[in-house]
Amino acid sequence: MPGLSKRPSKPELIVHSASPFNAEPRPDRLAASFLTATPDFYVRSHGDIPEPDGPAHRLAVDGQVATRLSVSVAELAARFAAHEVEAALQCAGNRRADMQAVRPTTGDPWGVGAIGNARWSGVRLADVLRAAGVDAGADLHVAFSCLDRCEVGGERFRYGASIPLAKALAPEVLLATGMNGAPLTPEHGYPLRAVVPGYAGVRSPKWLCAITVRREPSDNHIQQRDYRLLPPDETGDAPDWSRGVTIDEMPVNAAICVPARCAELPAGRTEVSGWAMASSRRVARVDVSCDGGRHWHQASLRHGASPWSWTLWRIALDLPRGGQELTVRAWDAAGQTQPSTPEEVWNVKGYLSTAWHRIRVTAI
Ligand SMILES: Nc1nc2c(c(=O)[nH]1)N[C@H]1C(S)=C(S)[C@@H](COP(=O)(O)O)O[C@H]1N2
Ligand SMILES: [Mo]
Repeated sequence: MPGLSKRPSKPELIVHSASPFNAEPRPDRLAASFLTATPDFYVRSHGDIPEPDGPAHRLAVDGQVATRLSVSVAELAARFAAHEVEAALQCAGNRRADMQAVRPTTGDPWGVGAIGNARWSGVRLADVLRAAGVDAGADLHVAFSCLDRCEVGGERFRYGASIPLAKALAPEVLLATGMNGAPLTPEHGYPLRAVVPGYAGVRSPKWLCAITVRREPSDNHIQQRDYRLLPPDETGDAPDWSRGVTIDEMPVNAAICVPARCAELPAGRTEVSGWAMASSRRVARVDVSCDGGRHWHQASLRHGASPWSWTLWRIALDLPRGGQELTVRAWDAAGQTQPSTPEEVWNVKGYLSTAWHRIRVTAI
């Protein structure tokens, strides 16, 4: 692909680190559009963007399969039916900054923008696994290997992660070559990535080059020694990862995107809006409070065409003059809601930061 550059072209984003590139959109841009435009879509990378060889790039499928496959990206599109899914991708570290306000954690201080909602296109992972003759009923795992070289805590490795076979065979899981009607851009995994709707972003590997069906989850650092929810007494640099819970699905979460934190706005009628997300469950209700959670008002919801989209919510509130705290919490279809404070869910890696989102504003 001519003109591919290793430097990400995302001038609008707030950059947490330039190399590897980690950046998120301003909250007001995020809430402005139901489908997140690619330039506004957060980027989370553990290594620098690799240089794959475009449509000639090959994907290997091996392990516990009847027939090994090796297909180019062009062959994938020719051999398997095209599918699309509208789905949100959210980093397990989204909203970590709120948790870091309680006590330090490792990781970048993501605000509310390590989430985006896109239309992904490609082929179904299930179709490819069936072509390789996988035993669909077996208790197996599908491990992904990627091109990018990462360095985490002094350990160097190529990115890899896995998902259970049952999820890999679900119709919403894609091997994607496109995002929002265009080929994937370099920072989002060109030419091939997995998209695993309803799971944390970490399980949607970019720059995918191999799939191995295994009896156990991936051995990769990312699967075994990262992206697990640790108990609060694990506070050191070298936690006992076996005490952690693997993060696949994520708990219900919501954030205020407009107005901005610390905004000064005219007293009176004020539009408040943002996103809510509950993994594979529907967002059933979004409550907004301007008195710290004593009284709640229900926002109106906009759901996606697909159950894998996020939900955008909005409400008009009457703000009296003075300093105010605006708070949001969402409920999912199982009647579950968010913890009221980040203290309740603090963990040393700063994952699953889902406390009621609170911002201070001043009405003048
Ligand atoms: N190969 C590879 N895939 C990856 C990552 C990575 O660093 N390398 N980061 C993961 C994480 S943690 C997230 S949240 C999503 C982010 O996807 P995006 O950058 O397209 O928004 O990609 C996932 N896939
Ligand atoms: Mo992530």
